[in-house]
Amino acid sequence: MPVPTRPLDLVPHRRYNPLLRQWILVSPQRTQRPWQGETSKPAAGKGLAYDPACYLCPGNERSGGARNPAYTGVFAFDNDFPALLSDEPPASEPNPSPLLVAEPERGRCRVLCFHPNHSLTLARMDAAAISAVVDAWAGETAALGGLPYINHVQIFENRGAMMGASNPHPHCQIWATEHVPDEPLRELEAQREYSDKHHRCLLCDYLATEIAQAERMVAENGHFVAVVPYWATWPFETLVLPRRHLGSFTDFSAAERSGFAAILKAVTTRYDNLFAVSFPYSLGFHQRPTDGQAHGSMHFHAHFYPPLLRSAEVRKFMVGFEMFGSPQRDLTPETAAERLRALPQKHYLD
Ligand code: H2U
Ligand code: ZN
Repeated sequence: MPVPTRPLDLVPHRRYNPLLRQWILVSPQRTQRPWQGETSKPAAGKGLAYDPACYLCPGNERSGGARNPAYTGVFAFDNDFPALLSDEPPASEPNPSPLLVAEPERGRCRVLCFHPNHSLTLARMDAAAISAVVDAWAGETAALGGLPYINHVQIFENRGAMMGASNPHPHCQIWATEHVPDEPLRELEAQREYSDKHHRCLLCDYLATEIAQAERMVAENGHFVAVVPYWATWPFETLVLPRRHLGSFTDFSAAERSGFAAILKAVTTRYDNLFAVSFPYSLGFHQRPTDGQAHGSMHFHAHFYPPLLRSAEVRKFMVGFEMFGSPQRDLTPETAAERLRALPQKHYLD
């Protein structure tokens, strides 16, 4: 066990998340008991490259009746069961009470397959294949963001059955909406207020602090840095930041797209190696709204929210105090980062 060097490593305290403007309770004294070690067994095998029953594999029929082409790289299509529709909404009805508020919401939902191989994941795809996915994220952002009724493009990957992914085939979803959803809106407002007050970018300043302190660093390259944020909620949560003040996928240079692919591989490989399992997570990107305004204070970033706590089976639940009070964690972000950093960069299945 590393010897705690600061008082806060030993005692309950709360940390402030300046992006969401909320507190998180940290209870490190609960982890002072010795680490019992990993109990789960490594998941065996690399899986099938093609699954005839998969609705995302090349050439297969989807449940909506359409057939996928025999794609060889990335493949995007309109979600057959979209949460939002692009149709012009009917004239809105007046709300019956100021406490019963509804309004129409338009949007487009897409599904993006990362690779034709059914059993690959970002961690096990090669750098060129991941770069092709990053290019597709930029292309989808530009195309959907350019639609007249779209003001925000939310890209996310639910990885693993534990996170509710309906299919192991490597894919993500893209929900482009008329309104900026609440979570990115909160972050956007926090960044705008910080920059109005300090005349600097919140996440540029945060990145400089993390680079100087180094203790929450997980991986880095010439263009991107991945840290367990000081205010992380999930045990092994990470935040991936570009070194340059970029607002959107559409701002990335070719070198930054490759750099982003490389850091995604570095983070996901360490995740898989932590418990020798295909690590579940929700991955999402926060980028500038596409409403035509400048949003100069917005600093692009990726959040990995993984649920696992102690092994492939033991997850963190956001219940009890977290539902009624505020988020809470035992493992400090510094210890989580140290454990991720110490893992080999080579995937356990390779
Ligand atoms: P998830 O694994 O994150 O649920 O994403 C899969 C998406 O694929 C889901 O939104 C869509 C579902 O609506 N889908 C299709 O568009 N066509 C199909 O044939 C099945 C699933
Ligand atoms: Zn498949």
